[in-house]
Amino acid sequence: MPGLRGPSDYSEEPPRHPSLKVNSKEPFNAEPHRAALLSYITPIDFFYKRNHGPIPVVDDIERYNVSIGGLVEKPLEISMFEIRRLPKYNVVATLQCAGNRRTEMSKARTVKGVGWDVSAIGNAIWGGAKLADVLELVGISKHSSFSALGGKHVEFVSIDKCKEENGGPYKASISLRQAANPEADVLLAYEMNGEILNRDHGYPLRVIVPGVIGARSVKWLDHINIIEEECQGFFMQKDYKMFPPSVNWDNINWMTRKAQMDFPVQCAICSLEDVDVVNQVKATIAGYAVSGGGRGIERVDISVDGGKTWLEAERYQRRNAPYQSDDMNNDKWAWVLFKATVDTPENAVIIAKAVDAAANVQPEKVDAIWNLRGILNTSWHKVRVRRASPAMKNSNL
Ligand SMILES: Nc1nc2c(c(=O)[nH]1)N[C@H]1C(S)=C(S)[C@@H](COP(=O)(O)O)O[C@H]1N2
Ligand SMILES: [Mo]
Repeated sequence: MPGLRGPSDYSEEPPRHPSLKVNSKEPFNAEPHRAALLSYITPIDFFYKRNHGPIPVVDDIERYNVSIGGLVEKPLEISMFEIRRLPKYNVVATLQCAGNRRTEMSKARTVKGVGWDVSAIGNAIWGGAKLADVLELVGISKHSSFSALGGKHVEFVSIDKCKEENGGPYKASISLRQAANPEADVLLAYEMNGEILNRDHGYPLRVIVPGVIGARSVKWLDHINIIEEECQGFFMQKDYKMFPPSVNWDNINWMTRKAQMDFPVQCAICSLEDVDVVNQVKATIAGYAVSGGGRGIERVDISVDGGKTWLEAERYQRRNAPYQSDDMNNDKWAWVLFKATVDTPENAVIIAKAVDAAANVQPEKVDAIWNLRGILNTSWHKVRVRRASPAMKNSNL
């Protein structure tokens, strides 16, 4: 690809914020501290970074273009200049790695994969062109499910060198039906929170597939293929699939499961660590709740007695606006923040669980959804808190 190149080592990595928790250095995988997720829009510096190889470098943005080929009548090379001239959309969407909360799952039983706390997730304003508009340029009409030449899937190919692909690029596909549907809001994004996308997040251009696990939102887009079968790459066929708890590395058959797309209903407490001390009797329990497929959040339940009794948290997206899951003005692809003020017992297990607009609920125990790759841990999020007693505080003086 002219203008864009994928380095074969880690000597050209971008600078990163020192407060990130680094889960793997090469490739760079890092998440922010929990409190960074208490604001509706996640600042770029604190947005989790999930990579499978060295970060690509743009040498010449003037020469950068995306080629669109495969089963289309009018293959095309489109420059950054032309992409920027298409109608621009700003979509607020939550990106969540399927491996979010994997560390907790691996405590139940070992899983394979990078460990993540609850912060492999972030909510941003993505600015760019709609994929449906771009596909129209190669003759694929909006709301269609296949191209004239029989293409049913849209494959996104990057340029980074990933060891899982034997040094080849990261790639993934989505159905053409979703790609050509303008309401699905799939973007070719060149901005994040109003700024030019930075290198870690896919500069100069990335795909954003709202409501779907992060793995399908391919960064550093090099080319797009319209194909008949879904993408045969590693990350579609041998990773990011949800297996039942009975499947282990000796009896796994990857072909038996589909590539994961939508993520299930999820929530996490971000105002407290898993084991924490609170100083006041009243404590604020706050965090995020989100569901895939554009389903809103109907409810967030909080318990301070290990699940015996529950109270409902307040939900909101933008400040000062109470949230209702069926409001047309919601950011449908974005998370919902929640907040509740509770009286904490001296020793408490605090739990949060969310219900989405389709009444899907989170499972209580991680064992029921344990899977060998450690994806989609959506079990009830529990934190253990102890109230600092006045006596203790005095003795510290
Ligand atoms: N080219 C490329 N795209 C990629 C990846 C990658 O390693 N290479 N990682 C994917 C995964 S697994 C996730 S969760 C998201 C992470 O996006 P972020 O780093 O902007 O948060 O990017 C996806 N797109
Ligand atoms: Mo991911």
